[in-house]
Amino acid sequence: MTKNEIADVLEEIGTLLELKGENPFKVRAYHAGARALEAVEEDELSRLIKEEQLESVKGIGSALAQKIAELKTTGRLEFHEKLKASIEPGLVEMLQIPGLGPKKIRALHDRLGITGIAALTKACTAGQVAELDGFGEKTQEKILAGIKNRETYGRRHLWWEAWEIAEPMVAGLRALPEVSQAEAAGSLRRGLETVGDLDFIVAAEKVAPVVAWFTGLPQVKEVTARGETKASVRFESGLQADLRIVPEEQFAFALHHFTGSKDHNVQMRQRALARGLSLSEWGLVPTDDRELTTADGERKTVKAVVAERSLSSKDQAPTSKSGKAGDKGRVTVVSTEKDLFKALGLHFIPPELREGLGEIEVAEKGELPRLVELADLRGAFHNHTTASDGRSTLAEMVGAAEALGWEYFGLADHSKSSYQANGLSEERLLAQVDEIRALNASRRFKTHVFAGVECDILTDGRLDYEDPVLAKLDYIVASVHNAFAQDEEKMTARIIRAVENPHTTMLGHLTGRLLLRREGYQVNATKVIDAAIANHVIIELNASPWRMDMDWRHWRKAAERGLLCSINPDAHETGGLAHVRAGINAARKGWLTRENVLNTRSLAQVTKYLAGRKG
Ligand code: DGT
Ligand code: CA
Ligand code: CA
Ligand code: ZN
Repeated sequence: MTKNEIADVLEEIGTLLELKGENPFKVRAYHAGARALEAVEEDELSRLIKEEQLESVKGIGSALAQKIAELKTTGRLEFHEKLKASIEPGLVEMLQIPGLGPKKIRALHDRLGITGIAALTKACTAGQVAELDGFGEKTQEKILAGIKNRETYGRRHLWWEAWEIAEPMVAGLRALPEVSQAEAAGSLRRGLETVGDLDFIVAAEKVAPVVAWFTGLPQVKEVTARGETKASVRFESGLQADLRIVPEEQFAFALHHFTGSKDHNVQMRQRALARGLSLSEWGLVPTDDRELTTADGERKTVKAVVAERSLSSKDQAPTSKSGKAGDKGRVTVVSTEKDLFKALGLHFIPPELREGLGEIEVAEKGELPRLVELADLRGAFHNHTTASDGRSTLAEMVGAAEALGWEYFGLADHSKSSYQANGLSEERLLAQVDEIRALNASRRFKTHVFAGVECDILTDGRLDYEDPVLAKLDYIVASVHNAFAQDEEKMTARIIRAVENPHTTMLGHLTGRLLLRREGYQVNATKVIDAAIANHVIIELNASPWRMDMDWRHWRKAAERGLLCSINPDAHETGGLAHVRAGINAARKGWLTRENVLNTRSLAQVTKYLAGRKG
């Protein structure tokens, strides 16, 4: 286990102990231990464990040291597993409701006998929760809203979490000897920020072994459907996956159809019809009633053959040749999606653009942009370290950036008003700037470090430090972290004032939304975009998988009007840097090219850009 995985376990132990009503000092020791562990570098941790010196770290006592060593060496902890088993699952589930911590859950359990979400809903509706000490009407309302949100959002999943499951499954499918092609289609392939279910499309000679492999995976919790050429399963997280197996010659059609979106498909089908063709998941065939000769030598109408093909795909193994039309000149043969688009007079449309938002018209003219790619990125801004609320040290973060081949790494820890995130005082911030300058001078890493800050936008739109402090930094990410309830007019004016501040380099997470958890604050995006363009301020595309903010739906128009983007992972640990991949999806959905994104530029270009902004 890595130190941050161990820290997660310690955090969970703290929470579970609190849920059990254990001594608060004991509870705090686990949370503090997790913090202390994060500040230790990975290599150092291994050495300390080997030399039995863990207790020399401030905040880690002997009981904790032993547990950390057990987790590090065996990957599990008996104490933790027993603790988990000793608590009612309904209580643990209640932790998912926003605003409901272990202490409150404990109180609900002790005083009202509540052991799960269903009982909690009942108690709230009956007004019992409001009457409890420390709760009140407002809290009760908030809990009910949280439960409702959980129901609405519970059906979808973050793209990142879906991708982490899907990616190895695609690799596994491709490795099967029966499989010639495999792809994850649907919203996942389109890079949508949330995913309803996974859709796997596979070309295979034999169906049964593929279905057996798919339904037999260890992460599969339940097989919800099993047919001749398809299967559906459900995973632990509630995420479901559909598998469809087709013969090789149908693969491109099926892949295109199940990639969607529905709107895109409808427009494609209309385009085909206008050309006298019928496009479906099975193929592209003439729509007319003329006859053709089938493989069996029979004369049939095209319509009849198409109808049989639909039936045969549902009922028979795809190896069956029964649906194959003999008149090769009339049935369009397509082996890739590129051919499919070409057959309809279109350039290839990347999956991310297939939302039915004008991509077909542009593809017809051959004017689709070359979209930005993951390999274009040469660094990233907006990252945190253990100095504020991050979980990896500066050296660990820069080392990870170097391992990714990045030319530069931008540090932007929290500013002083974000005290809940351990924001930096002026002294600490300036000391960090010195530390960064010294690190660059030492040439310990090939990656250059830019000294920045994620500066709070105060409730009136001022920034969180005085000008002389801000002037010492290479760049400033300005973000809203409090007073989310301000009305739209006030919030918009507040953000625009920060955008107009000459120290602001880029605006952080425009709306502050947390996908599937909470809506963003009210803000007029168009007005903020106007102000950013007018003031040469960048807006970030925060690539943290639960943010994806500013939303891709705004980017195409904004970039056309001259807005510059920065794809920012908002990483709080080394593993978080990889989240730029999700940001690339959103950028592509927003039609962005390399030129629209600051962190595709070289170190020299970025250095010049930042210096120019300061001048
Ligand atoms: P999701 O799963 O809700 O995140 O979104 P998708 O886009 O993955 O939708 P899903 O899984 O229901 O279906 C996958 C694709 O299959 C969808 O994007 C387009 C295609 N498709 C499914 N049902 C229909 C339909 O009734 N009409 C059309 N034209 N296409 C459909
Ligand atoms: Ca889907
Ligand atoms: Ca589906
Ligand atoms: Zn932030």
